[in-house]
Amino acid sequence: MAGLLPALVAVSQKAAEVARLCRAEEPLLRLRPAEKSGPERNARFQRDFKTLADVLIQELIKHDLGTQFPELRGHIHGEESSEFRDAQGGTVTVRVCATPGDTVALLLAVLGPEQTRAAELLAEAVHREVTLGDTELDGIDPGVSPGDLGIWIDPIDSTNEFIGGREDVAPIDGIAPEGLRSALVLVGAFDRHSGVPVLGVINEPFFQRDPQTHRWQGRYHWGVAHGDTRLCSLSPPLPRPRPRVVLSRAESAAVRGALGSLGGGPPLLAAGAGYKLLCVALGLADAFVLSLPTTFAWDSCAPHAILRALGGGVVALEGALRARRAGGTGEPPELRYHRPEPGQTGPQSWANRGGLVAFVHPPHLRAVLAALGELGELGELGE
Ligand code: 2IP
Ligand code: CA
Ligand code: CA
Repeated sequence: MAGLLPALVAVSQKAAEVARLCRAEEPLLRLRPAEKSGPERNARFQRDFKTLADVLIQELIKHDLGTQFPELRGHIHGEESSEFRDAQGGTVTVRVCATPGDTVALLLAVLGPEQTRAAELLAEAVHREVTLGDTELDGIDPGVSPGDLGIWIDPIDSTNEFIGGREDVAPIDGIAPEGLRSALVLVGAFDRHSGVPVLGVINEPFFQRDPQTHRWQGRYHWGVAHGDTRLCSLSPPLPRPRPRVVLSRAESAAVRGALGSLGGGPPLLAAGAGYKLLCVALGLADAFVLSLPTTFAWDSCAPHAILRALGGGVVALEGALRARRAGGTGEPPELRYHRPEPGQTGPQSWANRGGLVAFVHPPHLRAVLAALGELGELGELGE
C-alpha cells in the first residue's frame, strides 16, 4: 500500500513541530504537567507525568491517520488517555476539532482564556498540511494493506527529559546521556494478525540547534520490514568486534557487570527507551538490554520495525534466556504487538514484561544472551 509510510512520516513531523512549540512558547512551558497515578503511572519513576504535548500529539496522529486511512480507525493505539486537566482543575477531552477555531476554543479551556496566542499557534500547527519533499518515500510500497495493520504511538518518549528541557548535555561516545535530545516521537505499525512490526518512524524533534537562530531542528528515520522487503532510511551499521551496550540508569548492578565483561567497554547509560533503541539502529551501540518490565508496546514497536529493516530485531529477554536454557537452537522470540498480556489490565497489559534485547547483528545478540545466561533467571538479574 503506497502512501502509508509517507503519512506516518508526515504525522511524525507535525508531532515534532508541536513538541518544539511547546518548549518554545512561554505560556506552554509554564503549564503544569499532569501527574499520572494508579495504573497509568510507570513504576520506572517515583513520579510520572504527562504534558499537553503528549496528549495533543497522540490525538493529532490518531486524527490524521484515521482521516486518511479509515481502515485504521479503531486500530490506532497510544500511551496516553485523551484527558487533560483544564484551567479550573476539571477535565477536558483533548481532540482535533473540525476547524482550527474550534480547536483553539478547546485548547483555551486547558490553557486559560488569556493564552489565545499559544492556543492559536498550537491549533495552527495541528491543522497545518505537512509537505514532506522527501521523494525517496513516494516510491516505496511496503506491500501491506492498512486494513491488516494496527498502530502504536508514543507521542513523546522520555517525557521526563522533555519536561526537564536540558539543552546542552554533551554526548559521550556519540550518545546523549540525558536531556532534550532523548525526547522522541515514535509511530509504529504492526501486523494485526501476527503482531509483527512492519513499519516504523522515529522522529527526533530536538536533534540539533541551528547555530545562528538557536532554534531546534529535527530529523527522522523510517524502516519497512514486511515479507522479504527490507527498506530503511539508515544503512546497517558496521558491527564492532565486541558489542558496546547501552543501558537504562535503572538497570541492575548484576546486568551492568555481566555486560561489562563482553569486552566492548563499560555499558553506556542513557535516558529514553526509544532513544536507546535508536542508538542501536544508528550503530552508536550494538545492543540495548533491559531486564526490567518498564517499557511498553508503544516504546518498542516503531524502533523494532526499523531494527528489523536493518537485519536485526528486538527479542523478549526472559523468553530468549528460557529457550537458551532449554537447549533451543532456533531464533529467540521477538516482541509482538497485537495481544494484551492475559491477566493484566490497562497499560500493564501492554508492558514488555520479560525485558528485551535490541540488536542489529545476530552475533551480538548471542553474545549478550550468553553473558546474561550465566546469571540465571530474569528475576535474579534485577539484584
Ligand atoms: C519511558 C521513557 C523512560 C524509560 C522508560 C519508558 O517512556 O522512555 O526514559 O526509562 O522505560 O517507559 P529509562 O530512561 O530508564 O530507559 P515515557 O517517557 O514515554 O513514559
Ligand atoms: Ca515511552
Ligand atoms: Ca510517552
